[in-house]
Amino acid sequence: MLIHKYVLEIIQEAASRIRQSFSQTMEIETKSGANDLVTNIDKEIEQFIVEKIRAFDATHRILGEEGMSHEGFTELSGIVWIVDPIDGTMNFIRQQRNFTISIGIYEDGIGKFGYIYDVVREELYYAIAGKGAFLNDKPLAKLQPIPLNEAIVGVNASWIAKNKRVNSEKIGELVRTVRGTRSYGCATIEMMFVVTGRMEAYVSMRLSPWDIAAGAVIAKEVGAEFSTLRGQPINLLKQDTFIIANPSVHKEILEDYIEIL
Ligand code: 2AM
Ligand code: CA
Repeated sequence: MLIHKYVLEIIQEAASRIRQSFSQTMEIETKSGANDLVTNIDKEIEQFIVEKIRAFDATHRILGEEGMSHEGFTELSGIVWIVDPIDGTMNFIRQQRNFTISIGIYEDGIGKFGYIYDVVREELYYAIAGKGAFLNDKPLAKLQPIPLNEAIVGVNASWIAKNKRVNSEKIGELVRTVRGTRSYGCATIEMMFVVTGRMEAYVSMRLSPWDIAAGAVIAKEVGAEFSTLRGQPINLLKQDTFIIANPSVHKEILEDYIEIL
């Protein structure tokens, strides 16, 4: 498939540019708050991806985290590429691992292709809607049921401390119920760990369309369930809460352990 091969080339070239940047000094800025970071590399990689998409087909629209395509989005008609040049920017800056390049391709709001590249582990997760999901070209299996007390759940410690967004005591109960918790600081990696059965759920209070667009296409192919933390379908036009989970624990986590304030 032409577009699939083209995306793989874009990702390999972008990854090689990111690896080269490890030896350079970065310019770091903050965005919505002190912990919301962007570097010149995020912007340069997004610019590179935008140029490649335009060269492929100038009618395709581009929704990117760093806004390098300069288009406002109020609807998702036509072919839309939803791009995060670096997901996990804080990890990228401080730890040079646990960050990805994420590209989802949607047609009239429906996910068709999803790509998440864990640059340092050299793990490429991808899916073509209806044709299955793959990790480095190896097919991923459908998720098998697992009881909650054997599950590993991805959750950031800030939600177990008292906070304004979610009932921390209930999340605390979840933490005590499950077998273990993890936090990688990169939404796409946490989603792919659920998709590959390395953990059973990941919850977040605030994700953006580019954090979840590619992962959602991949998740569907293995039967992982995802929604907002109120149990609604995800909306790729706004920031919202998010959960992805093995279907055997999705409803139970939402109903028994999550209370949005
Ligand atoms: P980012 O690195 O692309 O910004 C960190 O816990 C995870 O949440 C990362 O995947 C990060 O993506 C994402 N995230 C989404 N919105 C964020 C925000 N406003 N500030 C920090 N991280 C955010
Ligand atoms: Ca990003």
